[in-house]
Amino acid sequence: MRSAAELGYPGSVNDREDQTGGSVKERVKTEKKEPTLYKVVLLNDDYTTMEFVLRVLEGVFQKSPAEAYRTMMQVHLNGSGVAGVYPWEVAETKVQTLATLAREAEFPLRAAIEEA
Ligand code: TYC
Repeated sequence: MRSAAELGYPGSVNDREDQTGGSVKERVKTEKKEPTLYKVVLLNDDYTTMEFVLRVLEGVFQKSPAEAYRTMMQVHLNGSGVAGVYPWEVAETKVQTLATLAREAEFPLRAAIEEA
């Protein structure tokens, strides 16, 4: 019977001997590594214009006009919506860029970061 480790089950332990006769336990790295991704969640407010939100979704989040419209309406009608999913530093940069553009345009538009 082959061991769980030989069969490559995620997280199983491979029991081996090293040259000194000691037992070395190797954690078999077959577990699927979860990519650490974060959602940038766009938040609704009563003052930011729909046109400005579309501009941000297209310019910062690289959405097509149709996808930007869909996301903007999702936020407008439901209070929040996912603008994109990114590694941490990219998510942070997008939110910072959005904050800068919103401040310059004097809109209260905000976005949050959530674990994906
Ligand atoms: N609710 C805004 C309006 O009616 C539009 C809007 C949509 C604002 C999405 C923010 O993230 C937002 N002008």
